[in-house]
Amino acid sequence: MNRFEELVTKNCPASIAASTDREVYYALLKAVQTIAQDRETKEGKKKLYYISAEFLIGKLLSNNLINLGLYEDAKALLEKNGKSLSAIEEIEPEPSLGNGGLGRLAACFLDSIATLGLNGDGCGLNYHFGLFRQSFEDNKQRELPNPWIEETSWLIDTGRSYQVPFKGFTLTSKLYDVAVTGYENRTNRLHLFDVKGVDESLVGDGISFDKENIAKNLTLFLYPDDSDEQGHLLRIYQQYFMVSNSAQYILDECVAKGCTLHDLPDYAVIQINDTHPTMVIPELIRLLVERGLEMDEAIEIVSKTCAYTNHTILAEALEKWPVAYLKKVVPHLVPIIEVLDDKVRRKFRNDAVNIIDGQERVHMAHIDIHYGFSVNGVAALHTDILKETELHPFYELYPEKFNNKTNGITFRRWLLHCNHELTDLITSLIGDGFKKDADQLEKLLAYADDPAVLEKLLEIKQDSKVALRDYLKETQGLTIDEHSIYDIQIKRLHEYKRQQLNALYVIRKYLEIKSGKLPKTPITAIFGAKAAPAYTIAKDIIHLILCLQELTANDPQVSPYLKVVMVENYNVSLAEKLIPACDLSEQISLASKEASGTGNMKFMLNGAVTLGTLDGANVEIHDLVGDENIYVFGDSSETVIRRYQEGTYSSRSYYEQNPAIKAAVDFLLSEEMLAVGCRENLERLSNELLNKDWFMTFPDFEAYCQRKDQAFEDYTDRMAWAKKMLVNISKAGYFSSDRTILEYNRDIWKLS
Ligand code: 26Q
Repeated sequence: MNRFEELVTKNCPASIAASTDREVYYALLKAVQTIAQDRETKEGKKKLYYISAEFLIGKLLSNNLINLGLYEDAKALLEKNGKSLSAIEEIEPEPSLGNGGLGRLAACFLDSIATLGLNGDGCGLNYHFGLFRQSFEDNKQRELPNPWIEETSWLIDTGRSYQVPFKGFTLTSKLYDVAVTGYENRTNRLHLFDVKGVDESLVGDGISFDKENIAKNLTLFLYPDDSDEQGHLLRIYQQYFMVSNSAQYILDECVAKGCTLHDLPDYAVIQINDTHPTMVIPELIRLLVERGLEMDEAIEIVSKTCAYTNHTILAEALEKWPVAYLKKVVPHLVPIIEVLDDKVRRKFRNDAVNIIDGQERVHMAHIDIHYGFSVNGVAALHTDILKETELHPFYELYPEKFNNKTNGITFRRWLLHCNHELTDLITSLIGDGFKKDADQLEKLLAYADDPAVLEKLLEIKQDSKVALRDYLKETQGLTIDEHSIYDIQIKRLHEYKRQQLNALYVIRKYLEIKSGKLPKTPITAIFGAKAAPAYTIAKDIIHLILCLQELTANDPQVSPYLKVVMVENYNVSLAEKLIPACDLSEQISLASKEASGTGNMKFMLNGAVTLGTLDGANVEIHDLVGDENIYVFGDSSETVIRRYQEGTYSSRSYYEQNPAIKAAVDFLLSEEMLAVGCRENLERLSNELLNKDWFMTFPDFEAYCQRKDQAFEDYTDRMAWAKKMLVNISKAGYFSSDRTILEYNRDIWKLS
């Protein structure tokens, strides 16, 4: 018996065979934790602390097994005992500690940092409920609490705690760690701070809870990207709690290694993931002064320690906290922020770069840029836009701070774990070097015209499509046809991501089919998306999609050719099933608005072809695969930015001049739709499109429909399509988060 088998056996209450699946899951978890711990090391003087309000880690069992080289052992061991690993995987609750891209990126980064053997940990919050669970009722989204912490979980109680001062009271924290296993390498840690005494019973109906009782609610929920006024103070409480704990932890750890605090940048580098952890800057300054440093020196040291990543150019998403709010929550930081602002004012005399604006609001990103040594965007286009428009005044002051780090994804989760068949095929063709050196995927290009390989690729895709069909049937009662094209858009619901554009295409197709124009291959339009609970229009778009689902399903004239499916509770685990099964990947944000996107990379890696605008990392995908292997459409970011600047866009004139747009939009309030939907929601959405259409769906509508129809046409030539799939997979190596992390380390962190 090897060590792993011994551990699993020891941790089962009876023999493996006689234990329940749940008991075996816990035994596997404990065995993995023990083995992961063996690979921890204190090696490395300087350490990276990646502070993030979100770590969307997803389920951990299989991934850890893969990274520890135990996956095959586990599978065989379970089989030998009449158990199935895939059944046991289903038992694990998914920790949904993130909203979407930013949180998932943080999780991919932790995997790559450990895989590359770098000394770096994550710091965040231990939300008890994570992002809400979504259910559908009457074609509408309902939000439910989403607990994930069980008696036995991945959380390791470290016994460490800190005091965090707020106005009028102090909270005691409790630190839990999650082991982060690197692929065939070291184990690092994700530190999740919790409040001692958090009270889950505060949760009422759905996801409502007593927002006043900070001491008991601070870590209850992940704050959804939201416009809810009431929640803003809680958000500040959460952010400060996260950064004060992190800062204390960092200083303690560095001092224990011999740091004098004057040399902090030799021991620590802090990556600030968007502005959510920005208060770590004034907090560290405060703590350094408390420990005896002069204010000016403290500021200088912190400025050499912190680096900032920007993930958005949407003005409404850039955090600006009223000074009055900060005074209510963390009054002790306000004088420090005022000093930081004062220095900026004296030095630059340009109101555009002040920290505190004329309306007494603190611009969090401005703190990061002035008092951090690096500012990066997350895709080439995004960084260019930051430099040229959004952050231009800062770029003029500090050109040397700006740099690009195009996002990436971990291939361990998004290929090895979620697509065994494809992984095996690739390995059989080019060996397994690509698992650690993703660029080797390019070797697959040698097979671009090999019919046997192309056939095999199609076969693997078909198997994944069947698996998805079965899974959706079993878990959600949805019926889809595995011989149809799977056209998939899965991401947070946001107007700029333009699910509404996709829905308008569906309506157009529906009308075409009704008039007798049938698609050559049936189409399944699959959506998955959660809307922030207070984001009304986003919820209206979900309503529209669910109505279209009902309408197409119940129309025997349409359903053989067109199906709409909105999966319930889209999350990481569902993504792992949807992505391998996808034929056409929808990446249709309004050019200039999607900072990068990372779903686009996951789809490409799994052999889907992209239908997309030249936005975010789509631009780089296009450069890599060439015109032949991606369907690009729509106005360029320059055109869009110019149109915003001119302020002349009128959606109504497009509506009036384009009969296809008119027909699709009018259909929102048709008899057919009102029979399945709610007038209030559909009317609001229709008015929004007609009077505003802030994210410019109409100008791109015609081009979108044409490119999409072209893709569906091309799909019928199976060998030509398979070649596109192969080229996409071959070129996906660039989007390994290992590459991204090597660049962060080379240019920013400089860990040895
Ligand atoms: C802000 C204030 C108050 C409450 C919540 C928030 C909040 C929460 C989450 C603001 C933003 C987010 C998440 C942003 C996000 O996920 N951005 C995405 O980051 C990805 C990784 O870089 C990119 O690929 C996506 O393009 C970008 O949209």
